[in-house]
Amino acid sequence: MIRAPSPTIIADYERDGVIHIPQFLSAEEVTSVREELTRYIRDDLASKPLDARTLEKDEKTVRNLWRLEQHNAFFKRLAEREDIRRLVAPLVHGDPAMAGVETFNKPALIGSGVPYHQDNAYFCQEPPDMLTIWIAIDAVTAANGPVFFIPGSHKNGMKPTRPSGVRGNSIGLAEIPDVPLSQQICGLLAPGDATIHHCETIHHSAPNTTPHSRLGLLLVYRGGHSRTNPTLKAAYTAAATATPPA
Ligand SMILES: O=C(O)CCC(=O)C(=O)O
Repeated sequence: MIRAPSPTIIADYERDGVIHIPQFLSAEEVTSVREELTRYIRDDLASKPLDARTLEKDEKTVRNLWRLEQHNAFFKRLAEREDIRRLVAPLVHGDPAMAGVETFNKPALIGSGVPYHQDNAYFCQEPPDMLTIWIAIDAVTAANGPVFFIPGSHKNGMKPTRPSGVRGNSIGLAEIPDVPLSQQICGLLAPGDATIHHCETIHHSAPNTTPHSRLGLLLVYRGGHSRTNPTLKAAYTAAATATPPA
């Protein structure tokens, strides 16, 4: 069971916009997640709408699964767990509403990179009380495309965006921030560990050129009080229309 966040965890999240939670899932839970993802991709995905996934450039390997909470009872149940909601509530400043379950598979050798972005360019919420729990299913190493976060970048509002042309990450920052990687927080994780990042924390990841897959499962929540901002939504819709589905 996941414990409610300590005052220190909450303070770290408010300061940095990202926190590290070791052993968020147990080894058994990681195995169950991996098995269900494998089964879902093999048996179910072909019958789902096209916006249930994004493929890598080879047009067959899964880059992302989207909307798992709509398509799969196992993942809906996982994201609705009471202990996870208790962890999320103080971070979204209210009653958590589950907003999505997805994956960033970053497959071995061909996993594509993710451009610098703020998730709220996709989520379009105000106030920006929304976050992502990024759970490592594979080990995330310095070599296989870890996520880098710019600490404190959630405090400065939304930066100008531009369509990225990257399938699965259609909208990115107009300008890459001048913050060296050495000053960014790198999400190096053992299987079952997680990071939690605020929806306006700037982050990105490199392609995976190693023979080791870097599968991540993402649970997304917002505070039940947040609302869609029409200006953000219009920019997102234009980018996602140019490079569907997301
Ligand atoms: O998994 C990745 O490489 C990127 C993840 C990401 O962009 C996100 O969690 O919003």
